[in-house]
Amino acid sequence: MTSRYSFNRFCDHNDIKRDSDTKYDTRRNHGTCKSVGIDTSSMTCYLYNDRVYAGLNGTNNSNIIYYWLLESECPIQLGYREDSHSKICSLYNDTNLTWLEAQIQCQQEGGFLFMVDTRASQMVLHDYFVSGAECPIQLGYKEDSHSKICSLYNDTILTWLEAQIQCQQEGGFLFMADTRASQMVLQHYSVSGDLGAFTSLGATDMYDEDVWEWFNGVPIDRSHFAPDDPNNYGNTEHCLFYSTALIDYQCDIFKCGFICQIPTIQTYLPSAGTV
Ligand SMILES: [Ca+2]
Ligand SMILES: [Ca+2]
Repeated sequence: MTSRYSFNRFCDHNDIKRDSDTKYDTRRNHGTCKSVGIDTSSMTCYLYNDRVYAGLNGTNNSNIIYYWLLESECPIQLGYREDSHSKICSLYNDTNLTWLEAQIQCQQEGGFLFMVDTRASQMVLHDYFVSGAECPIQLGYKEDSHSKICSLYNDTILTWLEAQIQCQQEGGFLFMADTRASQMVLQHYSVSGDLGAFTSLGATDMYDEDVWEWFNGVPIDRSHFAPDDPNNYGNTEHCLFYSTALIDYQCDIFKCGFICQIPTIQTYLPSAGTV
């Protein structure tokens, strides 16, 4: 990460130029950049939205050093998670090791022990603390025996916005049916007859119209919506509800029950059966 920052800083302080000799559309922003090329004669900086290296068909070899270090791919197959906002890729490992052993383990996985060097990384660390919470059964929450997902259906009639605040006050957020396991949990609530006609769930397109993603950035499968939804009726429907299928409806007027979900450490461990 040290080198990643230094490259970012380098590129921030240099003109970003189009590499017209490559087959790649260059001049990407840092957010989507996977490779960086530095022209050693002019010291200009090229950003690429793909993995680029000297000798790759169509690339310009002269005087350019290519690096792959920006936006490395997060090894989710090892259980790592990429924070949807900051793109920080990390994994909590509960194996008991000495600090030295832990650092070696991290290096073997291509990284290093977690650094709390930015505001974004502080937030990720905070999330780990929150996720380390127990499932608050004293509040009525239940832990799914298979997935360890901790959730509670609340039949208090609230708007979507009020419901999300309530969930946050309990240490969580509106329920995300973003994995097969969590879809099963939602299904259990549905068949048990607990749910009312409508239930608030954890997604909104209020920041980006018609972009439907769960809070964690996982895209919502459009086939899970009711036939005519999401239709953004009257340009007023920006929140997600469940009513035998997913629908978009109003965030601040319509009131119904809701499901809250609390992130616990169990749901982040691969052994707990996360996808
Ligand atoms: Ca909308
Ligand atoms: Ca609708």
